Amino acid sequence: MSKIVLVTGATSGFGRETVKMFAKAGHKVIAVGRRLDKLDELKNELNDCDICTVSLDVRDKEAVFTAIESLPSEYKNIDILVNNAGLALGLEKAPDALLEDWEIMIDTNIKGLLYMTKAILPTMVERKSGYIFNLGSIAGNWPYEGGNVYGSTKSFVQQFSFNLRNDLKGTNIRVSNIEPGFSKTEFSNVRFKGDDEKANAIYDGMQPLVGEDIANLIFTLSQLPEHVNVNSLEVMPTAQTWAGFSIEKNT
Ligand code: NDP
Ligand code: 8X3
Repeated sequence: MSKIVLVTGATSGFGRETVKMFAKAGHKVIAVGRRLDKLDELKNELNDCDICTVSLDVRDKEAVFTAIESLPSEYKNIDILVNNAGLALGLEKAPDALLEDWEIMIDTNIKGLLYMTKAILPTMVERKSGYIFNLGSIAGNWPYEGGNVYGSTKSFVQQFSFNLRNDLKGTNIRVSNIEPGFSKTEFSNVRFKGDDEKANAIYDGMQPLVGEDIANLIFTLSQLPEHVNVNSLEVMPTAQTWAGFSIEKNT
């Protein structure tokens, strides 16, 4: 049966591939992102599909609620929300990191995700049906140098996903926190603020995950029977493992 799927961060990476996967499978998709040219490009690419684009900054609370209220009637009853919009800014250790970068990550990864969830949840609760995918990260599970606030925003996303599950008990609404590792998208280009050479070097000599891998996982989970809820799904490229503990010696 055709579902209505809203994906934030649809202009690149995981979001773009998730839109494509659901749209090509015959679902109605609402693609949300800030860059209008990228949204238009996606719409043209999927011109045979049922897709509606919304240019929106998820940090803008009023704009989020207005956009959801103003959706065309045939897109209103959202079945699947993919809370994917997000970013890391900088990889400096805490003393050198910019407070402004920390604020942007909190406003986008935490507050933006909350606004989208709050705007869409009532219609899911009313219909006692729905599926929310939140994009967490391995950075929310495992600390690394320079991961300070980015990782913390993703820990928030994980705990919020689990708490949502508790609050939504009895509503039949599913929630999954997807926790990817190293993935080649625009993520590092954004993190390193347009230093594409540095961004690309991150993935040299290894096979990272790509947008399609994550889209595929989200799509697959969405196909599971309604009585099955995957709470969290941590996924890494095979080439990536843990670094272990680090010790500073005096000598
Ligand atoms: P990309 O940079 O390729 O995509 C990020 C998307 O988020 C873009 O479409 C961007 O669109 C959108 N976005 C950013 N800020 C806003 C905003 N304020 N309002 C609306 N949309 C916004 O990165 P990924 O696809 O890799 O990242 C997707 C999610 O996955 C993020 O939450 C990220 O933290 C997470 N993640 C990424 C990993 C990786 O290694 N790549 C690993 C684990 C998790 P636009 O600029 O047009 O608004
Ligand atoms: C992105 C994964 O490890 O680069 O969330 O922070 S990592």
